[in-house]
Amino acid sequence: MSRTVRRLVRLLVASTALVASAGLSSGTAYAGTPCGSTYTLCVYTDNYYEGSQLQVWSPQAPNYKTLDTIGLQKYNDRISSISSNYGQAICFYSDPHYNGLQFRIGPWEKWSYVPDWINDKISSFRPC
Ligand SMILES: [Ca+2]
Repeated sequence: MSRTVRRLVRLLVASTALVASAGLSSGTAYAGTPCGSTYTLCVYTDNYYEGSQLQVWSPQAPNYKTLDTIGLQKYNDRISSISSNYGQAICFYSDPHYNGLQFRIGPWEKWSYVPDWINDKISSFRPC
């Protein structure tokens, strides 16, 4: 590659990145920020990724059979928004141990607010 071509390519890459980040920031209508790729899943007690935030490394962790356990009670029956960086669907349930109503989200989906019928009702979740 000649020096000019290399410079052009570098310029193109830089401008593409700029457009991508501008697109991202202009698309953010939410008050909070969905969790970055550091976590596989974040759930929030308020709409628009606000309120208390539970950051999950792996939705398979046995802890999430029931949010009504020590350290997690403040999320039980309070989840209102969800941000997933997980490559698989995740199911949320209104009762512990994957019982009751089921709300299924697809891979990498962001829900700035969950449907009314499951809002403030989630008590367990897992990949499904
Ligand atoms: Ca809530």
